[in-house]
Amino acid sequence: MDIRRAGLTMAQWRQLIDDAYSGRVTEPITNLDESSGSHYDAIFVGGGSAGRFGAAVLHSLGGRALVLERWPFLGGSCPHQACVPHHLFSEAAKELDQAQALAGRLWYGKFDPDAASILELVELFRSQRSGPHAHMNWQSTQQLDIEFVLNAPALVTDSRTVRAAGRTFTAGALVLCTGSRTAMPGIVGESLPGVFDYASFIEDLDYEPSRIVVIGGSKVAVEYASFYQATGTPTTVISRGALLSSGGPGRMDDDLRRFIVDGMRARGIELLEHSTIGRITGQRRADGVEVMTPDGPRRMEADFVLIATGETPNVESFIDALPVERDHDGFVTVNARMQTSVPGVYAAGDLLGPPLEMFKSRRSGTTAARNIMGVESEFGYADIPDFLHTTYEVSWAGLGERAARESVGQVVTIQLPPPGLDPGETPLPMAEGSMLYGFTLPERTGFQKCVIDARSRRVLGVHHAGYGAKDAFQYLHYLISRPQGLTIDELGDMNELYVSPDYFIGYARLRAGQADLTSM
Ligand code: COM
Repeated sequence: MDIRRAGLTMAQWRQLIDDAYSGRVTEPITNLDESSGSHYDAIFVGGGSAGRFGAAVLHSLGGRALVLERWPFLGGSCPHQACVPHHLFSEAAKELDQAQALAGRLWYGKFDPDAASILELVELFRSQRSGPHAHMNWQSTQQLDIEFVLNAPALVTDSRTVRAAGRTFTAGALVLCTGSRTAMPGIVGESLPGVFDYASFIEDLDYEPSRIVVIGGSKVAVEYASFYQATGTPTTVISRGALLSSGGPGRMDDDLRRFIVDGMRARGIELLEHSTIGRITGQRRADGVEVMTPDGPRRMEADFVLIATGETPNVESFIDALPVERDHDGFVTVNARMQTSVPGVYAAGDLLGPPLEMFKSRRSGTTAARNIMGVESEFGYADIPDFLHTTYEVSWAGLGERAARESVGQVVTIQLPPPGLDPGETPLPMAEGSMLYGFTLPERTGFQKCVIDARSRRVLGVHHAGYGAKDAFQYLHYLISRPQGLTIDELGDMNELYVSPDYFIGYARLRAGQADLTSM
């Protein structure tokens, strides 16, 4: 189906995407400038964030880009099964947490766990996700003029050639951005009905879970467990190590991690750390998980099991033709320009491995595009701002206090609640999003810490659990990672929009003039 001149409206895109996703439309959906032939400056194999953003930038630099995507929409797993549904569930978790905590007070009625349905929210997402999908397609066509073939798998045949929709396309460069999927751990019983990962949870859930086990200690495990428990569904997390101790969360400040994990326990989530799964049991559907804990063997009843143990790259569409170098987990390795070991072949997005975050996909795709177009560009994604959700939004950037001490020796901190005060004794850090807690359950207002090098006065790290601070952290990360950094004195010179969710500006101002900095 050639849609190049169709000028599809949002409603028409939604219909077409729904029809294609449900199998009513099986033909490829093409937006190709046929008059220019089938040779491109770059072909992006995969139309997620990396491919879509890469193609847009390559086009804006004057190049010709083609995106090939097996799904009938651009944008990839983010709006389909990953970030967007996760954010919907995390917002619901925050609301439900508040409804449980304040049940019977103010305008909150008695909390009714039967009214908070996991299935209903999944169905809501499923029924509406073609809205964001349609927007990606509409924007890519109407505003970004991206050439694409959707609803058709692609097969790379050599470093310049890809086949899709029965046609052959060639390019000066290829950008591999085929994403990743859950690495199933090989547990006995993991293919039973009732065992899900983040993707099949969205696609296949057709009953209301009543007892949940989440396997893994990752962000996904913590985020989904927090949501499930917030609906009133008893949830256990089983992790091999300490929760949130590896990957991005491994850089989290110790006090922030403690606040989060204690908060999960306080909300009733059972956490079995340092534990290994024996098997998932069940006949027609999973009915339990056998686990070895530090205190001995246990069996957890569960009619729903979520596997959240990490990801593996999707390499099947290119690996036979392009044996690019990969790391020990199979992820494609690239240099700072996103070049793989095969000349003229770049890679971007989740295919590169953790962090599996949107900004890395978008920026790695655009970095590849710039280099292909001769604009030298590098992207290092080791030092990143990061976040996750429990029933809080949790953000961090730079060094935690322990890592900062190891790095510069003498540090001071600005922290709320202040060290030495029990969280229940002070309503701070209440702010937008936690004002109701400030006046009802002050221990729930959140946690924040700013770590400062006592000698250079530079801010080394910022850490936050609360609501609405992600925006600030995007910019704070940029400021503190500049070569000149950001001093406490400069931070204190900014103008805060009170009561903003982080108190760093106002509190930095209270200490800014101090010759020998002290913590507060
Ligand atoms: C966002 C998808 S959900 S994309 O990065 O805009 O393509």
